[in-house]
Amino acid sequence: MTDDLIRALPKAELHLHIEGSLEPEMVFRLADRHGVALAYDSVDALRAAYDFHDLQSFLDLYYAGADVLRDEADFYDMTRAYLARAAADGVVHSEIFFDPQTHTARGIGFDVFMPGMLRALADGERELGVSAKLILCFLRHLSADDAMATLDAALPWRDAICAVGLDSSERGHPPSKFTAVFDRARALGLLTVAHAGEEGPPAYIVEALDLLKVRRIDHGVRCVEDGALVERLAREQVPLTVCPLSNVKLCVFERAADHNLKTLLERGLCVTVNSDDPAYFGGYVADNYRAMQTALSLSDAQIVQLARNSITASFADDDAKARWL
Ligand code: ES4
Ligand code: ZN
Repeated sequence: MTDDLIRALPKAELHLHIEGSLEPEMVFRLADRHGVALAYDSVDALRAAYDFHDLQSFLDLYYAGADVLRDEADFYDMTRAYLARAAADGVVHSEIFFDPQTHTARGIGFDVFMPGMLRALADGERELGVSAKLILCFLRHLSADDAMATLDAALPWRDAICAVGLDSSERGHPPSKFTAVFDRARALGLLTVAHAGEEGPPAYIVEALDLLKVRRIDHGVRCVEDGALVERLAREQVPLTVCPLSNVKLCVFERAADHNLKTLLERGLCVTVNSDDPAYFGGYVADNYRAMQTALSLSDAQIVQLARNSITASFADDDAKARWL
């Protein structure tokens, strides 16, 4: 029953790194296509390497995997495959993160990855009925100047981008490092989000809200360490894009049963469930709902609430939201 319910409910996915949807099979197919040598000799060997102890140990493999993305068709194939898989889980709308600096640093420009992703979004909308938006993420381990140059390079594609975000290694790279970049993004009419409180302290969540003026917090699970912050997030109904399987794989929580999603929901926060990097963390969005339903004994009403939260927390227009709610 709950299984069917999870899949049947219209859901928005609000925290999905497109480079993290690259399945090992596709890594090998694209490596073959371009004659790229891989450090693993089989799909199984690569998948077996997905055994992480923290965020950085994952990011090292995630950036290595993205190296097989070379031309427009690669970005198309990756994005189109994600949309088909998401649609099978009942995703009606997806707000997709992409990491331009991972590609521009390798000499692959916006003129390569934007057309590939945008062609996939158009086909996905027409063939699957999934609506989608793009969120440009800055890599926080790189400098603020590099982020600003990336925003400049994105200007010809301004109208294809809905928001900017902040991802990669959190500790030691607080939101405050990017205040000027986010000021400029907002002046361009872009919305803002940021990863905060995944591995970093609750103070980073406060900075993201106060300095970057974010509309959502990505992860945010460490907010529970600051009672006043939890009350603020509830009062202001700031959505959290929580990624349960990611948090377990990266050892933010030891086991699914230790996850604080149910606590946050019951404290009145606008919690959503998302897959983050599904090819690396062992599941797509319905798998994440299922893992939490099982481990935390979520009621059907709580499952319905999580799905509704995802729609209301999205950047879709009000007409679209009304259709899905
Ligand atoms: C990420 Cl799980 C996570 N955290 C921070 N940055 C990321 N980039 C891709 N996945
Ligand atoms: Zn993420």
